[in-house]
Amino acid sequence: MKKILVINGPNLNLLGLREPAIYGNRDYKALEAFVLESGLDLSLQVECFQSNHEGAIVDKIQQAYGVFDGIVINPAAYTHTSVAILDALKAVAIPTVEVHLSDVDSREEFRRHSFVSLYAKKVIKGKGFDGYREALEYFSGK
Ligand code: CA2
Repeated sequence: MKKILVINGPNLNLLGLREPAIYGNRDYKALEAFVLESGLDLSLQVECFQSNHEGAIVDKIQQAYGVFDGIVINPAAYTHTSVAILDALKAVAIPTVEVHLSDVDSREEFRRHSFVSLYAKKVIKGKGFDGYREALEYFSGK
């Protein structure tokens, strides 16, 4: 069974608290439950990780080397700023799908650029929780 690491970046632990028009009204616990359920459904072994700290995300990506077959990542604000996360993904060379709950292209200009997209095999934007399922499907082949 393929092992997939699902990483969520800063402030996503506060999902559901504010900005429901952009991010929906379900909370982070519901997102984890949705992701784990999708993994079961797609016969994937899924682990979820969330951090508000860039270095902790870099550490987790490094530790994924030789352990995980794929990474699904929503780097949140670090999408637009982090060369460190891009470099970590390149270093471990694990196939990666980037996910955003919102349609980052139709928001502020600064959200249009993603460092992680320079490495990701696929980028899914604006599909809410379903985007995570689509990312997992990429690895399951379903
Ligand atoms: O659309 C996405 O998934 C984002 O990655 C979410 C990030 C944002 O910085 C990216 O540009 C797009 C922000 C996540 C913050 O989540 C919140 C949670 C509760 C209340 C407000 C924001």
